[in-house]
Amino acid sequence: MERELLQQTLLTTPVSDFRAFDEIGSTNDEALNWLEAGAEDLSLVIADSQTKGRGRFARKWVTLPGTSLAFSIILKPTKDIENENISLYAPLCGLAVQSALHRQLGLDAQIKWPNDVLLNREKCCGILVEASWTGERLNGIVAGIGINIRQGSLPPDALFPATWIEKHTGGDVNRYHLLAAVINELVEWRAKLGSPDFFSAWRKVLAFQGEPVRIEQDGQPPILGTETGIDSNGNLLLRDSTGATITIEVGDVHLRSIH
Ligand code: BT5
Repeated sequence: MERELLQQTLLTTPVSDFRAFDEIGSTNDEALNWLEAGAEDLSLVIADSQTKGRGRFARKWVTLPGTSLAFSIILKPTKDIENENISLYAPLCGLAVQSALHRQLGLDAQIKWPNDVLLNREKCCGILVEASWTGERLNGIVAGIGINIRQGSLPPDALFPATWIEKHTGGDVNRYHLLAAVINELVEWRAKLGSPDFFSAWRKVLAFQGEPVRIEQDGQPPILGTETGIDSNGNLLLRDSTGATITIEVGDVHLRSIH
């Protein structure tokens, strides 16, 4: 990691403290440990490469040296608006990355419900949000974000078509500047979590709207329908062949476009 450049860039964000690694198992694991040890709100863990990067449901996330951004931000909800909308933290990260790509690089990314970020229908960013609880009390949230920046950042066996940012900008991207932009967007959208503005921004960039999609759930037959949007809880809405609305809650489901 170019530590000095990173440190300089983080001065343009409200990050309270950071830990940077050339190589780590998973930035989310480090952040969860740090959270338990009393990390402050907006502490950041970042690594140049991960040997045990995690996706959702125990899948792997690949972060190869010098090619990507892999970081985890510790968030400690205090306000009502935050505590009442815990399930919206993952889409919050998606929106932050989408907005940063737009503002910083002029790219029009879309969010594949609930939170993958796509460029031209291919995944450029994965998000893993984990909460740490003691009994009923929420200690905090770890928002893990992995963004493919350069060619060579992709695993050969990705489940979903994947891409990298520089393929779409045509030029070099300063990953620390993008990191700062994502953090600053995240802080801005966090203040509006669950608000009409939040949902309207999310709906505007929702991928596959009006298209036929398939929802796959482990051990259950797939659900087919036309994607019509998201409801005010962030659940995905489909219309089936009879015209009825189907509501899909975030869980162990996979959304696939049928195009
Ligand atoms: C995700 O899971 O997309 C969440 C990924 C979160 C990664 C960040 S990096 C920083 C932080 N620290 C961590 O340990 N994790 C977080 P999911 O939707 O389950 O997608 C996982 C699937 O994406 C895998 O099964 C692969 O097929 C594919 N994949 C793995 N690495 C990829 C990459 N770099 N680019 C695109 N696809 C990838």
